[in-house]
Amino acid sequence: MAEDVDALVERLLAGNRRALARILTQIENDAPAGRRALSLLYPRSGRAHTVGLTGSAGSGKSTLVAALARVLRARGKTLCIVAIDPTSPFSQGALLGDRIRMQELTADREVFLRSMATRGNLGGLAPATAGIVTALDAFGKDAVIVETVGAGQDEVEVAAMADTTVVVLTPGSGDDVQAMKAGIMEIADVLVVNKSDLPNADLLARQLRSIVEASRSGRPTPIVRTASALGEGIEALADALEEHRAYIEQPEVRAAHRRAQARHQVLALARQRLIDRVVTMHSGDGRLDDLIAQVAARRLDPHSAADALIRE
Ligand SMILES: Nc1nc2c(ncn2[C@@H]2O[C@H](COP(=O)(O)OP(=O)(O)O)[C@@H](O)[C@H]2O)c(=O)[nH]1
Ligand SMILES: [Mg+2]
Repeated sequence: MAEDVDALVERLLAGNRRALARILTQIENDAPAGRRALSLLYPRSGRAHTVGLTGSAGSGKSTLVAALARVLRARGKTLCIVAIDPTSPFSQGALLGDRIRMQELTADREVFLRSMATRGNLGGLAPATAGIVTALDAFGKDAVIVETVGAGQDEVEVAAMADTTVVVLTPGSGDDVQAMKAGIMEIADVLVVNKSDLPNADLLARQLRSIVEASRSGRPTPIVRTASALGEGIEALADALEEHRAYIEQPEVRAAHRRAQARHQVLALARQRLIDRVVTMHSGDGRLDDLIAQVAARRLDPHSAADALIRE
């Protein structure tokens, strides 16, 4: 098997899209072949500009990614796009919708598209996604864009993995900007007010401006207004991405950024492995169910149960 994988990796590195697709499947499944591929690909990654794009469902991320892709292509950039959807891509028609939007891009050899459904398991998204991004990065396109539905922890995971994180907000969506501000400022390198053709886009942009000004730490986060369905503001977004990239490519910023990314990935994977091990070990012997039942019945508190799981 190892030899097959090594050959596939060679083909991926030579630009073969089918080899890439096969390796991505192995990585998604966390198969031994996927791990082997990643160990070979990791040293070859780190050259693409990785961009994470996150926001609520319906905020126009897919439309925005398609519009951005067109602008980047017009600038001569090659790219990979990953859409991560928490719903099954087949049952909800999400993939179909995105595919139609992406039609002209799918015909373009310099654009590679991939959809992934999240599996809703314990921390399943992040580790596989990081691997997917590593493989796409090693594939050698200029940029890798990851579209993900903003859902708490996943946002942080994507931010830790991407060079540049874009948070997409829309006017009148009920997103409570004040309540989210700490979270937004923690992860956003670029803020987008999408659907700026709708009423209250000004208000949202002003609220964001005041949050950015109040935070006053380091580089002020740019706010870009777009109407992705109309193709407006996309050049400005592409500029903001380039500027952020130039910023993090400064030697002193770059080293710290890369270390933070590496640290996050190693710890996320270690956490995942530990939890997998504990769950596998105690599922078989019924100990996990037993502890859960005791906690549910209020005979044991959750901390003591967790301690017991790890100790045993
Ligand atoms: N008014 C308005 N609607 C938009 C805009 N961009 C996207 N939409 C619409 O918002 C809906 C959700 O778009 P989609 O890209 O699928 O959002 P996603 O769930 O964040 O990927 C679709 O009906 C789009 O046509 C925009 O700039 N203005
Ligand atoms: Mg989408």
